[in-house]
Amino acid sequence: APIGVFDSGVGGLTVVREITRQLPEENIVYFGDTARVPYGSKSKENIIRFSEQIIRFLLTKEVKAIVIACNTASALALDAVRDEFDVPLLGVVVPGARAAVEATHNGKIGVIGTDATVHSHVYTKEIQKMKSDVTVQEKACPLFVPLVEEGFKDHAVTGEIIDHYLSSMRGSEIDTMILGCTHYPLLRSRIRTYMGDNIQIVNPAYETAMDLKKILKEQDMENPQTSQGHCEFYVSDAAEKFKSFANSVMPFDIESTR
Ligand code: DGN
Repeated sequence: APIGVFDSGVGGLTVVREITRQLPEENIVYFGDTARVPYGSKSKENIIRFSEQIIRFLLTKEVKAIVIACNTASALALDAVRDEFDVPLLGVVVPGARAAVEATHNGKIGVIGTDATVHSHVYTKEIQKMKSDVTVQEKACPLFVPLVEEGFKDHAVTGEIIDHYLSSMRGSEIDTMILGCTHYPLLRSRIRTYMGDNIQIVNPAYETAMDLKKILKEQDMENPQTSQGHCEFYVSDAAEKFKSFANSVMPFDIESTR
């Protein structure tokens, strides 16, 4: 059976990329809700409703586990939908929070994400559940998503916007930073250059893939190592745009199997 992965749009491909690296033998069914993106500015009620619809769709594909790749949906919908479905459901927030707690030396963590993720304070709550004396500084960076999607990763304006959003974090004492939005790993080197080498950067996509690997092993649900996984992609709109973005992010052509 495949692993279901969903996101508000294209960003979840950064999670698919990590899963294919960690679990090359697994099949993946991806759903990107490109018709209703962005989730970052939607209400909790709608994000829950969209997530339920997508989970039902993925269950028709007989997935053995579902990864909510979207930080916003993980933040606002995971707890609400978890008990509704009889399938292991995994979000990106808890794995990212755990990695940051393990990484920090001085107990000062920065989190960046969409407006909805930041206003939910879910990263702060999860981090402080794990370790109560850690302080968390959060910052919404909503313009990062369109910059990445428009291919402005290396553009000069992106540097100005990074400075606009992150100057207070750069001036603070945080020693660890969570990239709490699917798109931000694609700006990682720019953020790294801006923040300096002393900051540890946590990519929840990577941590989630590692958690998924553990869950599959524990529940004896892994595909044999000898099999070659393939990916199937579904979107709710703009398939051509999705395809070209996917081919710029993924290490293989999404039209052919990997
Ligand atoms: N996928 C969303 C997230 O990780 O929060 C970002 C895109 C969006 O819906 N705004």
